[in-house]
Amino acid sequence: MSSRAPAKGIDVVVVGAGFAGLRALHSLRSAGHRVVVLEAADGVGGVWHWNRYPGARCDVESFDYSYSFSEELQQEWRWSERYATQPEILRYLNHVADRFDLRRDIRLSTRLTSAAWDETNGRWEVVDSAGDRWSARFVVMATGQLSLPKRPKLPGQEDFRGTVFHTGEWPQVPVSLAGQRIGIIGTGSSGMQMIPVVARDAAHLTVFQRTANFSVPAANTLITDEEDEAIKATYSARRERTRNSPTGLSFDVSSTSALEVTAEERTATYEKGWPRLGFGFVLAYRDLLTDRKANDTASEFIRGKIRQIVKDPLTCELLVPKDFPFGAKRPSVDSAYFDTFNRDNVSLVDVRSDPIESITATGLKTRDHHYELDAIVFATGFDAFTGSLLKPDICGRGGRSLREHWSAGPRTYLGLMTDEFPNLFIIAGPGSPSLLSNVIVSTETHVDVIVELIAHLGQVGAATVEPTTEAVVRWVAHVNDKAQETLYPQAVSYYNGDEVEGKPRVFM
Ligand code: N01
Repeated sequence: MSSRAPAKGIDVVVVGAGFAGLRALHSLRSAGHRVVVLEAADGVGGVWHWNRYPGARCDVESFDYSYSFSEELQQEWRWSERYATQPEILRYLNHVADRFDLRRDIRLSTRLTSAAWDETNGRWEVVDSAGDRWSARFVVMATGQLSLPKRPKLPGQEDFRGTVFHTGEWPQVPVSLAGQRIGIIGTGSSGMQMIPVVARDAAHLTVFQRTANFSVPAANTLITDEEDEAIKATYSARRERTRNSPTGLSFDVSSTSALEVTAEERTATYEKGWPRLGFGFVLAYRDLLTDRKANDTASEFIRGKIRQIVKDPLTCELLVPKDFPFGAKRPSVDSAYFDTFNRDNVSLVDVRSDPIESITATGLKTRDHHYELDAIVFATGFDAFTGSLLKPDICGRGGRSLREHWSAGPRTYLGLMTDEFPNLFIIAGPGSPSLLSNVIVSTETHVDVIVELIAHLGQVGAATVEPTTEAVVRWVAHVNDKAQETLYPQAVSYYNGDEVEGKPRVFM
């Protein structure tokens, strides 16, 4: 169909069929709305469709990283591990799509190309990559926070005779890296998950690290039938606890300051938490993310652990994070990451002292060395939070584009809407709690708010909803003021928009 074909009338266009888009489709449809979902991939799942790299798994516990909206669903789905693997999460999302008959309203391999607010009829004119046009009352951006992969621009990539991967765009067909010389660039959560798994059967693995990152052991285990039954017996209480926690996780948050207790007590707490807490380690004391001195105690504890694990002193010192407080940049939750550097077939390159200059026909060239490689993996992250929102052409009132509107940084109210873009919702967007919490809780909350807001419009006889400019300005200032009370601004990270050169520094 050409883009000149008449627009199809619809109540809501949802963009994205990951966790957020599937939930939005189900809930909006249940509320009686006609919904179409546009999904760029050829399957549902969002990040869990794309991030198929070896070792990919969630670092939030399965019982919490799952939907809470259906008691039947949460009772019948059986998670196998405490931290689910990517294939298991993707199976879960496909199950949800089938169980709630969602597929009939999802257009796969179809991107949102543009959305323009039409003042004359108070509707969004939406065009997709299949050439279809939609006239929608509402648009819901369920495009995710980490969905636009970022690759460093290195000269020579076209000359490389091996294979190049990005963790966030991993091929759907099985890939064997066994017996190969692999280079992985990046040691964020994706790199740290992948490195131990690839190392097991690579001929050689070279890790190119720019910034050492903190990590806490995942202590992953299989979920026993007894545990499964016990959690399911009181699942709603657990959900209620996560909804009312500052993190969306089911861990208790300590009310004690790390500085109120003796050094011995602190060490005992950290030792107890180390093999068990995973991400919850940041909550071991209430002030680890707000007080530098308190944080130093946890940071030093983790540095000590790394020094105990990694045998080669030079490698070890490179792996010890020194640039920022623990948790100020997203820590990883790993399975034997640091132990991996004790293997004979793994080496670490510090690309801060010896920067990568180019890709050659046979490998990677740093300023001082050349590394012969069969495969190069970019574990270099994403244009986070705003990347996927600013990629399509979205124009609000007066034809003003979202790119222009957000040129000084993303401006939202609650991370949910922006001013001058009526009836356009963002699920867990910049300025929402999702950055610092279990994103599934944030996502489900936002979907519920959207459904309620739309119902409210009907009740009061209003055609549109949008935040005032004052509310948006106040919210952005509030988020950034609150961030200043924490240690987050002390790290260079995507939390602050640092991951893309030229991106305004705003707390996400
Ligand atoms: O990306 P990242 P990620 N040259 O941006 C390095 C989520 N996630 O894909 O720190 C050399 O964290 C960069 O170095 P530096 C989770 O929220 C969740 O790993 O910028 N290196 C860094 O080491 C996570 O936070 C799960 O100096 C370059 C790395 O690449 C988010 O996804 C699992 C470089 C990028 O780290 C993103 O994680 C995995 C360059 N030019 C991920 N450019 C779950 O468990 C970048 N780097 C749910």
